[in-house]
Amino acid sequence: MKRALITGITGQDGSYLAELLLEEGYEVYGIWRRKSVIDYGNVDHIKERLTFIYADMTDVVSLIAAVKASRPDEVYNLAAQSFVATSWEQPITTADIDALGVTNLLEAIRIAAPEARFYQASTSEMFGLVRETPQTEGTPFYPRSPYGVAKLYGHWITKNYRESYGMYACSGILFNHESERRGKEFVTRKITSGAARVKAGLQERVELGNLEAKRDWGYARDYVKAMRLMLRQEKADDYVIATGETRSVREFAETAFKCAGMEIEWRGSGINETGVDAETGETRVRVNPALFRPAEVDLLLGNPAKAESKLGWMRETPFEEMVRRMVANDEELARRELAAKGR
Ligand code: NAP
Ligand code: G4F
Repeated sequence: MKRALITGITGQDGSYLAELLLEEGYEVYGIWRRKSVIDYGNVDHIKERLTFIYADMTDVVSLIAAVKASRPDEVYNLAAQSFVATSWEQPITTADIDALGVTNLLEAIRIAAPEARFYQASTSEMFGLVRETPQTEGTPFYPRSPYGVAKLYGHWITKNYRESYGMYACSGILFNHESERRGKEFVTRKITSGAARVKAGLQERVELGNLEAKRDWGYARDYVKAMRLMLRQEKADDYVIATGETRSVREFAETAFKCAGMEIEWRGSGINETGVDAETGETRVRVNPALFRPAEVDLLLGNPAKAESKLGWMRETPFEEMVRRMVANDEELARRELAAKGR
């Protein structure tokens, strides 16, 4: 039986990856952080089938102990302070976890399980102020946030340990991927949850920042399959994982509200722009300047050709289907919220 160690197992991707590896017969170990209230996050439904180890990306001693205890064949480093906006408020914490944390884990592997194969969760945020479109593995990086800068360090240190020590260490440069398990502060889930709650009468509208930012949005369950494939090649390498389609935040909002049965019409412009329900005339989306970022990533569009040809990875879930699933899930949560309130 193969053994995998996943950092960030309680997060969106960690939970889907854990499910996938369990299905394949792996013994799955997950690193989680000690909290005052025990919280299994997105893996609550499979917790009995997992082995949890308390550790923290900022504490190399805890990571060495985790690697020793799990004796992994594969290590997936998915742990991160992953919310870009927070990285301006907590730049040091973000760097400790997302940059130096990667070295901590690579050192732990080098000391305790040097033959283990390593996956690093790199990101399209590293392309930032994009130098070319679409972005590929060869596109120069230009990060635009403390998060992007920290992740770029993690990306390069992974490459460096591969070249310095011959470790099987890969980076997946994943473009945005979403799901029913996405954190509610990210724009997609904020919108799908908002649309569902508006429909249920639980909130009046959704406040958003930059409506023009464009992202290449895929479905998280499809993307974790690429992580596993990367660790099964003859040679370690880095791959872009994306859909090859890009849409604006505005388009995402239109699609999500449509899934919830509302047609959005846009009125005004700039910071005074609003999204109005075409039928009732009520304002359902409002721009809030406080939600704009100090530096923005305007456009992300990935080219997954290398992953498709070398890994045989293909995106499975179309954009509209992903949004439909997210809205349906949030409508169910809204129904439960109403029931809990006796409405
Ligand atoms: P997520 O839902 O925010 O999950 C992050 C995980 O990291 C959580 O389990 C969190 O644990 C854990 N974590 C945070 N700080 C830690 C620390 N100091 N020590 C140990 N664990 C820590 O993120 P995700 O969307 O699943 O993303 C997975 C990875 O892919 C992240 O590295 C992210 O930066 C990267 N990525 C994501 C996307 C995307 O679109 N989703 C795209 C490219 C790259 P708690 O539950 O304790 O908070
Ligand atoms: O959903 P977001 O917060 O995701 P962002 O910044 O693209 O980062 C995500 O994807 C990265 C991969 O490219 C990951 F590495 C990272 O960990 C994370 O998963 O914001 C998307 C866009 C931004 O341009 C933001 O300015 O949406 C814009 N936006 C507009 N209004 C908003 C809002 N973002 C958020 N979170 N909230 C808003 O109200």
